[in-house]
Amino acid sequence: MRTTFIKSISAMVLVAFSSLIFTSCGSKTTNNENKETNQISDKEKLEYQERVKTAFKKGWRAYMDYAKGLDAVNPISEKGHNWYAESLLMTPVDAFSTMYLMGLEDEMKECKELIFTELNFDKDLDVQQFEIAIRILGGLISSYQLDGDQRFLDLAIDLADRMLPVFDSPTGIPYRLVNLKTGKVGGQGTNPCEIGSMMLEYGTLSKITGNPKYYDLCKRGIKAAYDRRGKTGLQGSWIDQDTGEWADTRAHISGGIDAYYEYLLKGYLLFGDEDFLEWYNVSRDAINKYLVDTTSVPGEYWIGWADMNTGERHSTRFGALDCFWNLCYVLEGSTDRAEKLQASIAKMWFKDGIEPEAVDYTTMQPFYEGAEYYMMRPEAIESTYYVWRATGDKQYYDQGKKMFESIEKYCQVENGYVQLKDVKTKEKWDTLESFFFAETMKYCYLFFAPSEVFDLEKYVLNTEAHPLKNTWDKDWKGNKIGLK
Ligand code: DMJ
Repeated sequence: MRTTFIKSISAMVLVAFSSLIFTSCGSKTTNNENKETNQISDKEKLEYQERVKTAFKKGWRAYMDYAKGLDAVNPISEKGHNWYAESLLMTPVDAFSTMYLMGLEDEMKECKELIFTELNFDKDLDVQQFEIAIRILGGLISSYQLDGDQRFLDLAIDLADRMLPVFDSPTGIPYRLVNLKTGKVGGQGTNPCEIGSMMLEYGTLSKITGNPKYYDLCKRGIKAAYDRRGKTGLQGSWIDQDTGEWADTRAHISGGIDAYYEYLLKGYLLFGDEDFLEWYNVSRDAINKYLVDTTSVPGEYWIGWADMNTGERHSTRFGALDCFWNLCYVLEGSTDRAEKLQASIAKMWFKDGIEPEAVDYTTMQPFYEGAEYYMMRPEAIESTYYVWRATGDKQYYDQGKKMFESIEKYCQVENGYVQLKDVKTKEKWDTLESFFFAETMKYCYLFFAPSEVFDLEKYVLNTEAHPLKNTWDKDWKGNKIGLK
């Protein structure tokens, strides 16, 4: 019974994914593609491609002029900053895959020069393994797969090997912090996102190098978290990696848990590993049963917080990060749910013209004091992109276009782009996260880009939107997995 269920979901995932990817492939035509082509003129697409590229380039110039060699830029004060005592070139590494898709040859050249002359991981720094894995390791592997320069891969392997000690815990659940020079691990306690959201990066490295250690260690950590799921099937917020005991049983799909679920589904899509599909299916059913909220605001579809064991509703909170969940709905074929959630995402974005970090969806007010900022997060735009691709319904293209326009309008300053402290007053916040380059601009661009620019059939995007090659027919060991 169980096997049949998984198989049927498995087929559903592939069907949905195929119909999504076929709309993006250029060589294949579907009804969705016809709808899109008929409704949006080439002139408009070209105009908006250029506008997104101009925005990206303006941000990049700010980085090169004021922060070259550092992690990130502060455009208004015309300076830069690092995450740690020394730079890990966060912005250039995160930016390269988007430059590649946009075909920005000059920027790619200066970016590569910077990375290959200055990036070096032999540094006495305690880094947060998850952030470094999704931004830098993911960026380097993706850049290698797109551009083919071996030096990207050499850096990626060096970085991954330096971070591997995180998996050496009594439970197999990784530590959060690791010293890049000494391998000393640290950080007591962790969350599901930081446990599972490097599977795509490490797994791809196993595929490329043929060395199973990356894949196996990472999967072991995810299994350890999955085996400790609550009675509802949900993950909680905080767990001790030494004892395996939960310290915070609040369940949600927001920051701290989000990409754990995303990587179960994408892990299946990228590696054909049926364990990930089973773990995803159990998790997704639990999310739909306990976190989805269709009653607090009649007629609307939200995803709130609940206890991982009792399923009792904890709060009616939804935020910018939670929007990622719609890509799972789309990829698994739950387009009806995706469209309902998209309506809530659009409501949250357009209420003040641009999206706040988190709201109480029963009042649409900031969920906590200070939650009215917009830090250029991509997830709402990402969701809109996937829903548009899956449905071909022009209202979602229009939403995506307006989201990009609101970034242009509210986040642009004379010499770059910045975040907002308050979406109501539009007060500027003088900093620019590297995911503006990796993700926000990439999804904006994909709305208008020619379909052949990016063949989604051949790639799965990591959670930082770095494309990873999807060979589909083989797992990392080279065994045929029969997905096609
Ligand atoms: C990015 O680093 C990634 O998308 C991550 O999964 C969540 N946070 C930021 C963007 O909001």
